[in-house]
Amino acid sequence: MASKDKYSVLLPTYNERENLPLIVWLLVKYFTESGYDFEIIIIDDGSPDGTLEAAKQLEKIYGKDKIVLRPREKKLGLGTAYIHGVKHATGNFVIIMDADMSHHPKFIPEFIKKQKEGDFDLVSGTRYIGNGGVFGWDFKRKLVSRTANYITQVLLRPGASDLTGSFRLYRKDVLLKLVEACVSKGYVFQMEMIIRARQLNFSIGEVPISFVDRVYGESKLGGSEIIAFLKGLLYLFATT
Ligand SMILES: Nc1nc2c(ncn2[C@@H]2O[C@H](COP(=O)(O)OP(=O)(O)OP(=O)(O)O)[C@@H](O)[C@H]2O)c(=O)[nH]1
Ligand SMILES: [Mg+2]
Repeated sequence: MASKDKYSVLLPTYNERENLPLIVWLLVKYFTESGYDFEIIIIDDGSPDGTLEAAKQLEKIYGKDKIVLRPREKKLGLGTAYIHGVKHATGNFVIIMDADMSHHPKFIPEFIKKQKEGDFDLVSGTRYIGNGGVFGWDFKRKLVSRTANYITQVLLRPGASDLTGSFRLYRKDVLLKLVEACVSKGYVFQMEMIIRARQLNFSIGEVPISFVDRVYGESKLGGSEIIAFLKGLLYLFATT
């Protein structure tokens, strides 16, 4: 299959030493099998657990053209990690995903297929249609996610079923425009990206994904993130 497309995967990491080798191995496997050109950009924010050392090993194993290390000194947040990473992306498409194995690389060929089918500007993984779902979350976490999603659906009518998820494929130029348009930095960032996409008339495709709770490492979602999310949501509601 002749295709000049190249996919840059952005992997932000903070204390993902156990997860990183596995996710990279799976990414290489699925990209190699499907024959698409790719690179993996790892943005580590000075993880105290030695994630960067693991990343350096991976760079040695798979080569500098496949594993691109773009670390930062300290934990500066997810939103700015994406902005930092995309600056170094050489692909015409960018895939954003978590490095904690909640997002399985096996879905990426489906994202790519969907993008090509509809010539979409962005393809979003969704836990809320078709075979999509969430595994391993307790009731409270499911409720928080569902509620956040529901309130946002009602207030903003974004035309996508999973707003708080972060497993997505973007045209690089579209991603750059969206990032420029976005004001939020925390958890609400993912939601704002899709709201802005709608506003700017970009087309959105969806692929059902199963989301699996992290096995290794610690969750960073607490009460303060929930409050910040609600504030961000109200801000968007008031301004868009
Ligand atoms: N570079 C960078 N990566 C981060 C930062 N915060 C989180 N990450 C990474 O971003 C991804 C998503 O963060 P998670 O902590 O998994 O957030 P979550 O999926 O909402 O919550 P849990 O999986 O329950 O912990 C993971 O790959 C993290 O390692 C950060 O400040 N900087
Ligand atoms: Mg996670």
